[in-house]
Amino acid sequence: MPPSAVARLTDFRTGASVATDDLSAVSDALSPHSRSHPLADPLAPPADSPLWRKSFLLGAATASYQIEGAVNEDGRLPCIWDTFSATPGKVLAGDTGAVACDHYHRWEADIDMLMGLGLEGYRLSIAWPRVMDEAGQPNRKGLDFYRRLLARLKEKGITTFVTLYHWDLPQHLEDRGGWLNRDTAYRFADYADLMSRELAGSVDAWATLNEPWCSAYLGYGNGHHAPGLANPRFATQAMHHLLLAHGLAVPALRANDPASQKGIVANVGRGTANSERAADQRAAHLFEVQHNAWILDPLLKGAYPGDLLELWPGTEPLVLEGDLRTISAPLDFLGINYYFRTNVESDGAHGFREVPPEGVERTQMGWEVYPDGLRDLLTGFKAAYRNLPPIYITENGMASDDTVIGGHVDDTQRISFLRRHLAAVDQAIQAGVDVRGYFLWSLMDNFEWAFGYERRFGIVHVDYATQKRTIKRSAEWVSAFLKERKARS
Ligand code: IFM
Repeated sequence: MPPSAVARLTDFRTGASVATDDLSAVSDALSPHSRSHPLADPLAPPADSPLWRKSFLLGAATASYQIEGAVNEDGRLPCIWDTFSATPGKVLAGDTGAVACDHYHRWEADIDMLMGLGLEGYRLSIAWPRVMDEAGQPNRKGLDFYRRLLARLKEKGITTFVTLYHWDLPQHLEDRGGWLNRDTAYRFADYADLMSRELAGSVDAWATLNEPWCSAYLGYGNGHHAPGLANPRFATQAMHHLLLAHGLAVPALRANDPASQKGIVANVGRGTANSERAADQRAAHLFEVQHNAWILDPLLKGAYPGDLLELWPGTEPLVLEGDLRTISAPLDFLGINYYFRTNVESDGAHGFREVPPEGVERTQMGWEVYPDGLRDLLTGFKAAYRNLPPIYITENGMASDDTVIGGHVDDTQRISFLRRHLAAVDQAIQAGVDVRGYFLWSLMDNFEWAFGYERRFGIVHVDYATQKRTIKRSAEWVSAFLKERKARS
């Protein structure tokens, strides 16, 4: 990306656009090394912003398959990502999660690193194939790993958000149809029941699923993710079973671990129309139906959006009596993952096609940096859902092609990205949305699914050859913010 592509920043206080046509100017303005108080510049949150309050949780997120490695240790069973990544052509450079960040062996040092940065929250996931055998019995060694990890986090006063399913479905369940098989939803409820009995009292918040859109659409609709099936009819059925799994799990979590919060994590997308034409406006609406309402409507309104089938005629899933009641049981929180917007126009039929805007700032993923999308989605959800639960931003961040130079990683764009997205969260809160926390993605570089290790999302750099962790400038910035916040409270 040429430096001039970073053209405007949003002033944290006024929301106004601040012109800057030079990345190094941004770097000077934002680097914690250029000022004693990095947040004392005009882009800092206003003094009365809730982001300064300790009650607004600030943390980092990871996921089991992306960091743990140790895929054959202590009785862990194969999962669909072991199979998928071992299939030639599915993952960039043939990368797999076999070793990843070796977190299974280095977790203590990684938690010390999290603590050292002053992060207050940690969102992690449990690997289902590590903790339960094929007969549904607990795998004690796998469970002990999470027991130790969570005990340490609790001892250190870190607030824990634990996701039960971040895509590592046991392969033996996929062999029986995976999320196309209704029975998988019941197996998931058994797993949630076991975990919440075993780990009761050591988790602050349980999230059933991470990003069911990705599991259903990328896994079964277009095949870009494991298990690699490509049929829209499969996607709608898989989505229904995923949401049913969520709905069946919540009562077990409530019964076994009443003090914790229960919720789900959805990735959401901002769709904007390429023109004022009614057809393009409709296309943007349909984009958001497919990305957001497909998941949020059944959860929060107890019904699938009617226009979903306009996009995918003939793909109605099999829904049994009572399923939507199960799915729409009240939540304590909704996790929102946001990364970018998609600009669309009508495809001339019933759908939309992407029209990528030119001259905009992008990340290593090619995703457009569009903080306003986060604010607009949050305020839109508040308007659309009467019973919207409190929100945590459970993921937000960006990939960049980071390298260690002289012991440092100068990921200036990430600092700017985080700052602008926090500003968007601040604006949503000012507009009345109940947002209670923010987890950046990710604590460290990790296995980025179909993109393997090439795409780096961490605020900590990982050298995969040596497993050396290097704190990036963005981590120093986050740390300085937290330190300053602590000093002010
Ligand atoms: O790395 C992923 C994560 O597992 C789920 N949400 C999006 C991230 C970046 O693509």
